[in-house]
Amino acid sequence: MKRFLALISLAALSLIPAAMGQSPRRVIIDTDPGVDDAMAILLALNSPELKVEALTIVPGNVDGRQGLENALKIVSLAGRCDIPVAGGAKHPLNQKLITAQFWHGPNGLAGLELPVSKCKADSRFGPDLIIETIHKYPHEVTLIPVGPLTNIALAVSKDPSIAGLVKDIVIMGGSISGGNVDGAAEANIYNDPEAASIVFNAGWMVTMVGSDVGERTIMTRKHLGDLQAQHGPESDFIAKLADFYITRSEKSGYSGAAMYDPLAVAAVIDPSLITLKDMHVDVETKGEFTRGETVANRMGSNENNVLHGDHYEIEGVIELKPNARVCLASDADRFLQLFTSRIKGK
Ligand SMILES: [Ca+2]
Repeated sequence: MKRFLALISLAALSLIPAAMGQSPRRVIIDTDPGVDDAMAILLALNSPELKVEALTIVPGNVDGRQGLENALKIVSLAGRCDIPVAGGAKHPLNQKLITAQFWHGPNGLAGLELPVSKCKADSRFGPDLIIETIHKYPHEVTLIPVGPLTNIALAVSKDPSIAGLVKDIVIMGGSISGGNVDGAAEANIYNDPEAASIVFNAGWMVTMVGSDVGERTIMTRKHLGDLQAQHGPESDFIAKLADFYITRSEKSGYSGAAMYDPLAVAAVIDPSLITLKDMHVDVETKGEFTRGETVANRMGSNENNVLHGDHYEIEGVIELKPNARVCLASDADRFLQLFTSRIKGK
């Protein structure tokens, strides 16, 4: 009898990993909506692999007030007033806000007017909601920041223990091969380099899905046609956003729309869509031409220069501990297939 029970419990134990693998991952999307943010949010809400615990709003593409309004309209469109949507920081930690209506349209959503939201804002402060949710579900929550890192920096500064309590943090931000703001910096990092520096040095491994890979993950008019072939409130909205975004990108010499934020969400849905390499990443906060650059060390070490009389000599190297999993490539075709199939018919 004992042996029989032992066999049963062994069988039950062997089922646990499978069951855990099937349960959706809890995520918090910290966002500055934003055309590609809207795409990322609706991708997440239509993916059974994810359970969106909250949206927290950060100033970036638009100011915090507009961002909150946009997010509430997006969750309302998806019929998901059950998801807490909370405002956050009012401005970056140490500089003035830079908004991006140039790329995202006058209201951040291509100038499209969504119906008035049926959902109400959560009264909690975004960074506090992040802390609370991580403590409620220790080692289960994946943070997906797809805007400037202000809210995340505020949260991990107030409660550093969250760095050891998250399941993962997957950011859209940075680049290891040139910027999209200037020669060096990607917009989310450039908009709050001090916050980004806090986040990269918080003690967790930051998965960094950068603009350089987003720009090789392009939505073209062919994908747009695919989306336009089927109608629903969400797919019609995304198709209009995509049309605006592709047109805007073409004017700037791109072959289509860089799927920055949706790729970060997709990397959590299906990690096999991206290729990662562990590196040490520092955020430049001072450089004359490079403020906001994510400086990635690909060798895992720095030269150790020691003073000998009137000059320095290299005496070996100093090993660096990786603090980031840097995305080097994406499977763009498979990502676009996932994205359009999840949005179509919704
Ligand atoms: Ca964004």
